[in-house]
Amino acid sequence: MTPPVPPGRHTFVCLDGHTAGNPVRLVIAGAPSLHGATMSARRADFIQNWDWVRRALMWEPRGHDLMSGAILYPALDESHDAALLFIEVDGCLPMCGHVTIGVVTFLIEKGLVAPREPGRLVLATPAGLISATYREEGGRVREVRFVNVPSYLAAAEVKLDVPGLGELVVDIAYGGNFYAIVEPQKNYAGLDQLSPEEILRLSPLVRRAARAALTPVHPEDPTISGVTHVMWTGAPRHPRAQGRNAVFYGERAIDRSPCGTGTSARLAQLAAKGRLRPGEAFIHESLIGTLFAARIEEELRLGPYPAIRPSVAGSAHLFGFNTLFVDPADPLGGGFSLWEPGGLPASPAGGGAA
Ligand code: PYC
Repeated sequence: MTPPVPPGRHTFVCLDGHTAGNPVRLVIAGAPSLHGATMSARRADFIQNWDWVRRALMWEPRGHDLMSGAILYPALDESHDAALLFIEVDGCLPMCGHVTIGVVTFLIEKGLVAPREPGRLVLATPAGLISATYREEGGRVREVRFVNVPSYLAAAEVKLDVPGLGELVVDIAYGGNFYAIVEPQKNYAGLDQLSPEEILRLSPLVRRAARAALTPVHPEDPTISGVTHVMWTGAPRHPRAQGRNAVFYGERAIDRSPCGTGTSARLAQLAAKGRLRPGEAFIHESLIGTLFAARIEEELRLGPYPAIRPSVAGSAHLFGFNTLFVDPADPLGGGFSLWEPGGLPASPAGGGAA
């Protein structure tokens, strides 16, 4: 059950938009000050003390099953222009690619951050520093390319027993979050044969089986661990794309974009298996036909793992300014979710009558 909202009326100033179809809500005022020397430490502070803000802004009635976004913070030091805390329906991701593309677009189009270097914004995130370049024309940001954190294949060919599906062999790869990547095989014919309903039904089972099989831990940051996302892959439909995918996150969300951290994890998997080399184009298509253009920028090592540094490009659109109030007198004011653990209101609320 959701804990109550702290006393008083809380106001959050947000910019709403989407990147390649997936929602981006950027909070530019009203969020709490956080403690910690890094965004990773501040993420831990937020999760422990301020998670009600995420639930209020991401869950119903202000959000929905796939809502995601970020809170904008000032730079922590001179190494970057601004800092981001990612919030989404299921928690605080270490990194989110589609949100990064959206945030850079909104910040530049609305002049909210003055880049120290024209055409580039460097952002501190819980997963590490992200450098993003953007192409601007006539006051609009046409494309953002972000260079992601080192990404790697954490475990290859993990055998899972998935109820209703049978054996599935998956790779576990990191691209800012840990993904179970499912490629076509005996018990999975490919994305063309999987309906959105089946993605929603099967993905939690795959994730549960992956979690039972192993817990990947980031070699340099133990606060990042565990499989959170499932990626279903398949043949592209778009003539320019090299692959198509659907990423499942939260409890009921299918990414409408090609997924930035998912694409990074996919590149790391393909690189580790000798199927993609640095500089080669990998255009990734989403379930709704939107595209991200990715490539491997460099090969490196991450602890004991061979790794890559991927970059991912895409475009975003701002569609509204949204001043949201959270009023403790509203019995559903803290937000609720039908699917997320602890998502139901503390006491029955009488809807409009309450
Ligand atoms: O773009 O990294 C991403 C992402 C993660 C979850 C949804 N989108």
